[in-house]
Amino acid sequence: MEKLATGSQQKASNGVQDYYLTDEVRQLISTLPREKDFDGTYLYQYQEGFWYRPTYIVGILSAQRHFQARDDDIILITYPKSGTTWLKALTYAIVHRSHYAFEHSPLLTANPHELVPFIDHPAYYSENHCPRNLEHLPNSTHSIFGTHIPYPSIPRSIMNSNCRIVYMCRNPLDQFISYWHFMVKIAQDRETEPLSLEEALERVSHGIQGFGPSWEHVLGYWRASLENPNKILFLKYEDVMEDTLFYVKKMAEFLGCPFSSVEENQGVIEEISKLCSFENMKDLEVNKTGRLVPPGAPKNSFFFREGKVGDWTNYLTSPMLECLKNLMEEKFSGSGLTFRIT
Ligand code: PAP
Repeated sequence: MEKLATGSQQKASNGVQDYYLTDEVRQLISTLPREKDFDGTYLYQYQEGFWYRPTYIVGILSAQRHFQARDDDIILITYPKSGTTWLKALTYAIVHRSHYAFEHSPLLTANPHELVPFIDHPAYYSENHCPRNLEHLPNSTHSIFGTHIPYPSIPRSIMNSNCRIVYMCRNPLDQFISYWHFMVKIAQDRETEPLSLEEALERVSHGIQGFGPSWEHVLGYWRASLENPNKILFLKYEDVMEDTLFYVKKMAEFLGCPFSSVEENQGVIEEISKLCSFENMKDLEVNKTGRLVPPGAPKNSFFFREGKVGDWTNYLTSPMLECLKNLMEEKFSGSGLTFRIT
């Protein structure tokens, strides 16, 4: 099997962006359209017109070539900044509820991204060739995986096997603000020049954002979930925030591990909701001080900012709001997918 990260697996001037670049992808991106991401580094337009950081092109190619889904796998798919960390925590807690007492949950000492690996992150392919070989990760299940890969590019074995997919999307206004804050932190950390909120909005209105256009991402999985509701559970961040207990129960049922009445009476659903709550996770030592791999990857704290619905009201001016609302109207109308804007 091809070893992906070869001689160029060194931290280059562009920081972690270049850490896993292969000669193949270096060559490839030299031919692709590029635009600046919110942190000032480049995104490249690749398969089906989606925009990617180079490291994720390496990861997507690796996933398409090497990731083999199994029937009992669970694949968590999100558009970035739509609740990935939370969805990973909730799923891990649901699936492993009988393996660990809540006070000993690995979620108390490891970031959810460590426990539930991304299949599109080249870190997992460079030495082990596949995210299944993650013995070095603490308490990895080897059966719950995350990804941001858009529907048209998802490894075929995921769609062709009986594995389940849970997709979480988020109100595009909050997603935009969350992504912008995250990228500003990334830029500060890596000493690049971030875009202003106005510049970022201009990019978004053209669909330019990592794994964007966001509406293509969301609609791809939305339509697939309508066609195959037993395969894809489609969730909205806001709904899960509003009634976490209901959705924890729904997820467990969908994933084939429903709560027994004894568990319900013992308050297990409430425990899971509490364990994975923003307030609890943000204050954990690992999430205050840890950092993901490789060197230069985001600090764990970057994944925990406000954890609220409607934070956009603190940032968007009326013209910005108008622009985003028009975009949502244009892109989502007729799809049946709606977002509440309060
Ligand atoms: P990713 O896609 O890059 O992994 P993701 O976890 O989707 O990131 O996005 C982080 C957002 O989820 C942050 O939103 P904010 O910027 O609006 O605050 C973060 O605060 C929020 N978040 C993280 N953990 C939780 C949680 N346990 N509950 C609710 N929201 C959470």
